[in-house]
This record gives sequence, structure tokens and C-alpha cells, in this order.
Amino acid sequence: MRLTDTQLAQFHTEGWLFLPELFSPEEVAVLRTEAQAIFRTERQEIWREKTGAPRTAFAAHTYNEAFRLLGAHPRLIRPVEQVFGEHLYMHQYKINAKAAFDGEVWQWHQDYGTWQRDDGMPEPRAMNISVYLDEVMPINGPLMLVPRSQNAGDLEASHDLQTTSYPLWTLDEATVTRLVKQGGIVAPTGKAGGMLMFHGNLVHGSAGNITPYPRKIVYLTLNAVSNYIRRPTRPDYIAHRDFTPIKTVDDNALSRLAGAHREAAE
Ligand SMILES: O=C(O)CCC(=O)C(=O)O
Repeated sequence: MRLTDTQLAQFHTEGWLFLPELFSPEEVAVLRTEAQAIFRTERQEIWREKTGAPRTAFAAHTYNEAFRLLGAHPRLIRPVEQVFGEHLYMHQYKINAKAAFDGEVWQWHQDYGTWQRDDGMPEPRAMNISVYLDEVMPINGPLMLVPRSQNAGDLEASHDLQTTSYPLWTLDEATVTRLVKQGGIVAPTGKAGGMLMFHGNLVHGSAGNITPYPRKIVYLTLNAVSNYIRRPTRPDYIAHRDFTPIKTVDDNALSRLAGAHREAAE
């Protein structure tokens, strides 16, 4: 899959691109079922909110077949290769649960702020590309983006170790207000199967989810191979040390797996 010139221009100008329903209901159903099963297990890669509700499952591509296939899926890998013009490796992989009633906030931040400070990533030549596993609505804690804020570069940030169960380099209110005055805020919503990619310096965050509707999103953080991390401080299930270029799987690999699951259930 290749992005069109119009899609590339939207990404470069606004700092983000959303493609609705890029994955079929059948493909996304198998991922959602597997994510629910992962969140029921206890392992070090699964982090919980202070209430005990699941927050994030890291590195699912290393222990789950459906997420392994998604982590090498051409519909996700090719667009990012197109933007960076080189091969990619998986810097981070996570499924964010944003559980019904209990899903907590993600403070305003830039991803590259954490990748640089905590992992020693030289340049913002990595980005998050995500797939919605549930419908993302205006009411269930959608990701909020500040368009064009990627142009502000690497902003001063402070290390928030208190607010949630996940440490993050967050931005102050004056900085967010200034950038929002320039670019506004968008919250791309859509059915399960939608794909959202955004620049590593794009300012973003999300509010808590107090609705009965869970909002699971899986994020692949793809880094250009030449931009491998130099000074990792986080465990390797959070900031991977395997810089091997990703080889893509067939475009229909997930539908085949969904078919195999269906047959096994019959
Ligand atoms: O899933 C969310 O709501 C926010 C995730 C996020 O901002 C991040 O992983 O950097």
C-alpha cells in the first residue's frame, strides 16, 4: 500500500493522517478478541491503572500471533517506510486499553520527548501508527492532536511520575495553550479498523474514559533503522533493542488467521 500525494501532503502539513476502516471487521475482530485475552493475563508487559484496570500491554507482537502479523503488516509498514525513505524496526509496541469507566488520562506530550530523553533516540525519525480495535468516539477518550505542532520541534517537558501509572515527559499548560491557539485540536474518530499515523513531535493527549464503551487502540512505534536508540534506560519490552528491519507479511495474513480461528471454533 502506498500513500497518495494528497495523503502525504496532509501528513506533512498537519502532522497526522487518518484512514478510516483500513482493516476489515473480520481482521479487527481477531485482534480485539486476542487483546481482551491478553489483558486477562498477568505478565510484566501488562501495566494497570491505579484502579487495577488494564492500561497498556507492551510488546504483544513478541508473544501473540495476531499482533505479530499486525506488527509486520504492509498496510502499516509501507506508509511509514514511504515517509522516512528507509527500512524500519519496531521501537515500541503497545495496546492501550482505555477501559470502560476506568480508562485514565494521557497528559499532553510529544512522543519524541520520551524517546529522546529515555531511550537516546537521535532524531524524530520514528512515529506511531495505530489501529483502532474499538470504535473511537468523541465520548470515550479519543486521542486529541494539535495539528501542525510538530513544527515546534522538541519542546521543554517535565517528567510526570505521579498522575498516572505510566511515566511520561509532559508539556506545561502555557505551551499547550500557545500551540492550540495556532493549530486547534482535532480528535479523529471512527469505527474499529481505522488507522491513524502521526509525527513523533506532534503534541497529543487523551482524556479519561468514564463511558461504558472501551476504547482499545494498538500503536506500533516504527523507527528508521539508522535512527536506532543509543542510550536505552527502559526495559527492552518497552524500548526494543532488536534493530532488525521488519520484513512484511502478506496483505491477507490477518484474514487467513481470522479464518483459521473461525474454523477452529466450528
Ligand atoms: O492511547 C492514548 O490515548 C494515548 C497514547 C499516547 O499518547 C502515547 O502512547 O503516546
